Amino acid sequence: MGANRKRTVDPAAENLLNCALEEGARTTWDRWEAMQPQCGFGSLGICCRICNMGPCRIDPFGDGPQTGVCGANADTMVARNLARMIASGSSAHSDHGRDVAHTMLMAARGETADFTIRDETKLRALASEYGVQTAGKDVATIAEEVASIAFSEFGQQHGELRFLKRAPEKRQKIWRDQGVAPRGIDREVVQLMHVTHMGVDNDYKSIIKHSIRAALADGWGGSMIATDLSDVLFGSPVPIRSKVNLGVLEENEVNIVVHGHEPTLSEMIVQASRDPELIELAKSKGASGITLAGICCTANEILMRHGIPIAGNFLNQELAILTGVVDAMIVDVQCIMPGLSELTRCYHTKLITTSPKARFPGDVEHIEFHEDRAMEAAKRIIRTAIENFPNRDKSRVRTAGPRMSMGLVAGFTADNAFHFLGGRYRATYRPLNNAIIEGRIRGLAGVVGCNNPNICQDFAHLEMTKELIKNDVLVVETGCAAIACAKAGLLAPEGARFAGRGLQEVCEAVGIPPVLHFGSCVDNSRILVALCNIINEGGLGEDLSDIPVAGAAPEWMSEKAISIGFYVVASGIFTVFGTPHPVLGSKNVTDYICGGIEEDFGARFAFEEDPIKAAHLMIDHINKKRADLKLRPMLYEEAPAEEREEAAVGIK
Ligand code: BF8
Repeated sequence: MGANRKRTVDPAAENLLNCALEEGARTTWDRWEAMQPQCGFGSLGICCRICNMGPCRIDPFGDGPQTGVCGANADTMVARNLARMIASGSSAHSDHGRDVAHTMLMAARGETADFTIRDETKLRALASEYGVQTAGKDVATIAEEVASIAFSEFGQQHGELRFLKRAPEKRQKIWRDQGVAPRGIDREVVQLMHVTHMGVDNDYKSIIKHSIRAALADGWGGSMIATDLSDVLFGSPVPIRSKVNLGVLEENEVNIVVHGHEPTLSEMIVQASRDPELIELAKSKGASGITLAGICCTANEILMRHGIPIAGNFLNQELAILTGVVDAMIVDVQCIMPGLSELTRCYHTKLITTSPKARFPGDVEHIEFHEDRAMEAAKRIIRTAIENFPNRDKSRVRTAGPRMSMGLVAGFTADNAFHFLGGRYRATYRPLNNAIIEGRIRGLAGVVGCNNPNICQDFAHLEMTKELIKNDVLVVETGCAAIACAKAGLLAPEGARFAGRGLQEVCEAVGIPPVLHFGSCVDNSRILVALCNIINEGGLGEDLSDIPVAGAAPEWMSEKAISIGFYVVASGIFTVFGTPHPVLGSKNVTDYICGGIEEDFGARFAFEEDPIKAAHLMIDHINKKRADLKLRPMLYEEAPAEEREEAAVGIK
């Protein structure tokens, strides 16, 4: 039993891991252990299999070869490998954005009856930003023009992506001066693949600049399009209560878990799961109803728009199956472990793939999703799950255990989150800026990213986040980081008890948690927009690099996380990763991205596995930015007693 102690800090996950041990079921943690020691050349980034003269590898100790057969040295190899991770990460987020734009275009043209425009206000705001004339046009026409423009951003060959203009002037100038302002999303990804082909770009700094352009095409392009168009199509989130963790699966109901990323299908499944006819069908099979829950980012999408509960983050995907009550797990794209099918074969759970881009070999059922027949596919999926309900082995049901579910509040966005700081009806960032300027809130942190079996599940997210809020740093989170902290109760208003006094006062005065759920990983774009709004509000500098803010991905595993890291650093925000990028085989690349890059972009990376030390790197950075802005000392660290009392009264 104790063997699972270091695998997770989540008692519910630990419980299920104990069951896996009893049953001899293999999970990713077992596969990770079997893989030790992992390849040192890969970890350092100094193996190259880009051409067929190789594979080549550099001797990290200096005794053996220091170049590949072509003459590429460690700097070139490391930079190229890193660049290709960024190309992949940027392409994944951006392809998601493309699919949403495509759905919106189909909805606008009446080519699908299943989707419609849910947020006309946001549509009109986007139309105005894109320069689309709206006078005298109906919603469908405006939506068609907006979606067409968004769509064209992918194939654009010249100029700049439109959303770059959201950034402060100073930041735009840095991008132009550095030659990294992305022209078109696909163009930057393709060009990055080209420059990293054998015998093209051999200058590590130049390769990193190309990488940054592709990463910016993700953050300020594909991801931002995914977020904004999803809001238009599915509705902009508003703060909403729900529950999280494996205990949201109901023993007496048909349980359907949606896992992956794109909201187009999961939105349909939400609607279909509420269909009275299907609920009746579930009852006819002996279930008391239908429970829908999510895993990974598609979970965040339907949580923030509909309050659908979350069954867990990345490392919970196999554990959900081990509960024995998941009748169907529906997957689309990204972060879906190939090992899932090995596990579902040992349980009654039906694994159903839905994307033409992502299939499993063998007997895994494929119900392909197409926008023009979306509801039809969603209903078929739910029917399949219902039919599977009677196949459950009741002796293998495991839904009881410690801390199986927790309450949370989600649904914060750049448009709604900080307005709460000024009261529900004051649509301004002034109160947030003032809270920072006055020293109630020290600054902001974005804690994002994955789980990784190389770190005790959720440990780094929780330790880092608690340390930040204890020091009056307001934390915004997305992706699996948000789910990790939700499981521990930090995303409920009661989580404020872990916060420092200044932050606690702000949270209690306006009823927000100290950790704000900002959505899925593409919604990191919401954090960028929130930071732009802070600059526009005034008093905290002229560029994103002036704001007392830091980013972190303490348990990262995905190539998308590297792309995110690079667009965040290139936007001027100091960012800490837990385990290092695979770059340590090149001192030059490591020194540049953790040092010299700051001269070019006003921010850099740090790698720190200890989450408390990492949090203090962030806090030190925030303090430095406060000092540069000449902000007053933190209220409760320096102020005399009477002033503190007055300040505390003032916030009400
Ligand atoms: O895109 S945080 S494990 S689910 S990559 Fe994947 Fe990482 Fe989770 Fe969302 Ni983001």
